[in-house]
Amino acid sequence: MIREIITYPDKLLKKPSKDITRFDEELHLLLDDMYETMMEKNGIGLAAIQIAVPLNVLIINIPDKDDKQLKENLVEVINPKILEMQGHTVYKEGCLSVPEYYEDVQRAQKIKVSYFDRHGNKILTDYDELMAIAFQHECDHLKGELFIEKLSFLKRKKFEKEWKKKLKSKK
Ligand code: QAP
Ligand code: CO
Repeated sequence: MIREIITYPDKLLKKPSKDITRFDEELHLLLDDMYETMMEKNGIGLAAIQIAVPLNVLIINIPDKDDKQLKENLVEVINPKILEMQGHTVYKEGCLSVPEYYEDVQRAQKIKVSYFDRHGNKILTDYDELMAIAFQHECDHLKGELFIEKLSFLKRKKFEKEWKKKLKSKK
């Protein structure tokens, strides 16, 4: 089932998410709905809070060299922890909850993470490149943070002005 994605400035996006305690059918339905919703909206990452579910669940599906988004490359992440961060990288990020806005954000270049898969198996692994950026972006959602909060003061002011203009034009 495709669910509605909530967008800035919906206050729910600021709500910290809680850990999953049961790896059951309900979690599997949530993960399947998140995948359907993300694909319909042409996303590469989605956190549960973006469909108004405050649980520590996120999915990432990075396109391959041919720009194809294969389901076999879908990563389902439950109760993630970033254990180590290394280096810095800058990438022009976007977010399904901040549609049609993209800006440079600096993040760690390489991360060591732990999380659980949909069956409750613990995963310990390292990520770099776009996967590391997406993982950090989605983990921020679980803390109630958006990438626009990482912008410089001036860029944030410019964003707020543009966003207000856009919201008014849609009324
Ligand atoms: C997070 O972002 C991310 O504005 C996932 O009109 C960001 O999937 C991962 C999207 C940067 C890695 C690097 C945004 C689609 C999708 C839009 C997304 C839009 C349509 C964003
Ligand atoms: Co996002």
